[in-house]
Amino acid sequence: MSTFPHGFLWGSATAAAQIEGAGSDDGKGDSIWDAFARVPGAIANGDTPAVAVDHYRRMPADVALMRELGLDAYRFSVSWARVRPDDGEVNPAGLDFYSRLVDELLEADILPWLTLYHWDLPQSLEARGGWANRDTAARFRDYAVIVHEALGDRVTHWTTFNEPLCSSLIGYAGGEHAPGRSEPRAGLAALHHQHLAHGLATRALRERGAQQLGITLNLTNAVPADPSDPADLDAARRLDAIWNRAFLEPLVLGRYPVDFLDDVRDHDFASLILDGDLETIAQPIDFLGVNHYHDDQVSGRPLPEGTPPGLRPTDYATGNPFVGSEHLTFPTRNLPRTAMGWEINPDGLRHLLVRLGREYPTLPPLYVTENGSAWDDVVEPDGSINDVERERYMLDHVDAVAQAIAEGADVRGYFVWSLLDNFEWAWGYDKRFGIVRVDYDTQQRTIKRSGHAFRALIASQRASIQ
Ligand code: IFM
Repeated sequence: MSTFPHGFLWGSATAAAQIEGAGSDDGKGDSIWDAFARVPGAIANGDTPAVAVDHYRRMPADVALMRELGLDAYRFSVSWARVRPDDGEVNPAGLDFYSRLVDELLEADILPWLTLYHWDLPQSLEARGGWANRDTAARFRDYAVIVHEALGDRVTHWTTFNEPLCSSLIGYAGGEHAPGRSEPRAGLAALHHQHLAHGLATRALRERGAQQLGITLNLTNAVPADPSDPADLDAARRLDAIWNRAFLEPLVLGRYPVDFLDDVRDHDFASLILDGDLETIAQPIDFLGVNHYHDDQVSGRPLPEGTPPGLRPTDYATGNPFVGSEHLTFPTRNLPRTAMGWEINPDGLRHLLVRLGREYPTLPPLYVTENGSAWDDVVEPDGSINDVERERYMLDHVDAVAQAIAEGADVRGYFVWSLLDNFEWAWGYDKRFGIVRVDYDTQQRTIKRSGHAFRALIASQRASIQ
């Protein structure tokens, strides 16, 4: 069993639109995911986030579950559409929910780790152009200040964005996530405006005394299928540019990577960047959240006839409008896969954490803010869920984090995704990531084998440092 530094945080993560439900209760407005769910065919089985796992009503019992698991920290997101549905009046009932959640967590001795944006823009703002509209960045700053005024006396850890790659490029250029737009230029505008929103909010919250400010990025290792083939090496470079460096570098170094700018030159990206933007974006941060589930093997050559395609290029809506899907393929490697089709390779997490510190020496401490796996769980006759694969995946990745720390990576915490089975975006309720099962008919919660293993892991780590 690996040991971790004193103070290492053990947590679990969720997101508002994936668990809360209460889609139009107590003054909540539509988010882009509520609207997207009404588009025929957008979400598997026609599922919607309207009820999800009813966390809005069951919150105290869910916090009791977290306490039972022994979590140090709980990473959750605030629904902007619940707090300020129309960019006008603040909705006191919406804010009150998060205030009660924070109180309940503190009472249970669990650190609240708050994310301001986990993909659910108010539909009222989408109607005005959404993230493609530069003004949305300023609206985000105002919303951040409203939430901070209500909770800043009790919440110390603030994350501006979760995985801006997904909420910009996949939502606005790839069309697979809300708002379902397939407009390359809008995707790039959303990317820049979310960076800007991060900088504006970080500056505003810092001025108001927020203690720990950061952002969470989903980062990958782009692995060339054949490291001796220049076409594959170039494909890996391009994927790394658009997936990792277009996010890391503005935040950490105050500039966009030159090769990324070159790849998107046909979309006149440069004209989106106004004087002072990069300085605003590169506000100092106190931590970087890293979400990582799998690496990406990539090739610059078409897949041989008859080979399984691996992940579809459009899963990376990302690259495609810009680098050209004909130049970017994702051949499968001979590795086991989860129910998402994602390869299992814990060493990728070790590698990523170590190289982040080496490639960006000015990075603040890292937290693994998401890591986990989906499986087709089976409920045993006695009601238990013997999810050995999820348990193995989690423990192996935790070991990889320990190895990364041993190799010099400054990693301060691990949040398993997810606390509860939940609404997995375009996959609806088909894919279960929870360490706690939710019966979607009854909303009954049952801790899975992986949840018991996480509890035992946390308890043993506590015992080892006492
Ligand atoms: O469920 C998502 C989460 O919202 C963002 N990161 C990846 C998870 C699994 O797909």
